[in-house]
Amino acid sequence: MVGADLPGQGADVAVDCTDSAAVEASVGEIRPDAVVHLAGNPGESSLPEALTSHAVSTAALLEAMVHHGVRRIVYASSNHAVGRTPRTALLSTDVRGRPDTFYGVGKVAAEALLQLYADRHGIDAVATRIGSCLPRPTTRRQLSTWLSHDDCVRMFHAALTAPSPGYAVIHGISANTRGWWDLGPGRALGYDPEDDAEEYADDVVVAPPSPEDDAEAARVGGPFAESRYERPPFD
Ligand code: 15L
Repeated sequence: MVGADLPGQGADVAVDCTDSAAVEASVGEIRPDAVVHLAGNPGESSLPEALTSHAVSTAALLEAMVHHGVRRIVYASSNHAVGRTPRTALLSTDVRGRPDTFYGVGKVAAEALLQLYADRHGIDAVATRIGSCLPRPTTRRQLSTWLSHDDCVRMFHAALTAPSPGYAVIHGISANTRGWWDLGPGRALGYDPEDDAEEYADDVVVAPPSPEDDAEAARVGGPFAESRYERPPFD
């Protein structure tokens, strides 16, 4: 957890975001204007681990925010919250939760918590369903799902500064020529992406689509939606 208590100065506090007492104390100490929640295991794990990493951390932060009067959170959710959704012409942010992994289940649960605290406590909570946030795209799928680092900053800035977003879900991708996830909800909050994965297409597309490429293109979550990511819940 990182807080800035004075303009231009950072106050670094390292705590386990799943430790509600530590989170409560840190938020009370830092007293931030808003919370940006990026913590969590970015890969697949057991179900208990996923729920702890994504849902328990989010609940701990939301509870501390309520206690200390912090009114906004912007959360790094993931496309894998809806990863089993088949490809459509334009993917809405309104599709129901359809996770592809326990990781995705954790993100669905975290999004539900944001909705709950927005409804109960009037917190502004923006869930960003991030695609592939990388220095550059390296696979055919990422020509659609890439989020450049600069656009990531633009997106979080917009979500932090948009007037009264309430509970909102936006897609975290760049302005990719091959993108098929609706950028409208993000644009409505002021997220105006400037980068396009197409700039790297010549490096990425070196052969006709392979069966792996086709499988990755079939569902939102790409590789996470394939059987190689299936595992028992408690191992
Ligand atoms: C994510 O949410 C994951 O954290 C990351 O490992 C990638 O799989 C990314 O999505 C993606 O879909 O490319």
